[in-house]
Amino acid sequence: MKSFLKYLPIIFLFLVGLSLSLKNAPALASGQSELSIYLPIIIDRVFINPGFEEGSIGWELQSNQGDNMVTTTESHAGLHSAALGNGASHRIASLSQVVTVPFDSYAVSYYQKITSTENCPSKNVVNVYINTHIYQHYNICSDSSSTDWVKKVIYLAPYTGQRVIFRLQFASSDSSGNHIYVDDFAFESP
Ligand SMILES: [Ca+2]
Repeated sequence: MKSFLKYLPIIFLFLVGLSLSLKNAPALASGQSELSIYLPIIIDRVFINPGFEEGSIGWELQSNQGDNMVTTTESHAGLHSAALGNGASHRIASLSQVVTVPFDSYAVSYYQKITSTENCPSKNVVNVYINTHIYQHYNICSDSSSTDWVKKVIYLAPYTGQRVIFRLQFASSDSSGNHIYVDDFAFESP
């Protein structure tokens, strides 16, 4: 509920802009009005479908094992999350979304739930891509294993104001039993 309230001003602006556009559409079509209405680009400040409750909408999901990644096995909020690591070995799975990084809220936060019994460092890695290059990476191993969801934050200060592809890619080792589920992506103030 708290996160929904945060988006209310954005939704309000979007609806006002949309209703004004629709209202003036016939006048513009008949050439009787030069009034232009612009929708607020502020809509880019949020992730679309941040908690996977609408399936894959807004995301590009890729898995070398043929699954669609959206799962009800785990969820931080709602019923769904994305299974980057689902316990299978030799897995390469990624999710990405095109976003515009806000100047004042350039920290991408999300929740992850990790299960792993492999010693650290392991060959289970999450690469954080910005566009086509690796911006950060972190290991998935016993030290990061937890029965709880843990908040993760990626600071995108070098990309403020830029429209980029934000992508998480998980690659698992040749051992099974490494899980990483992610949910509830958001931009927040650092
Ligand atoms: Ca969810």
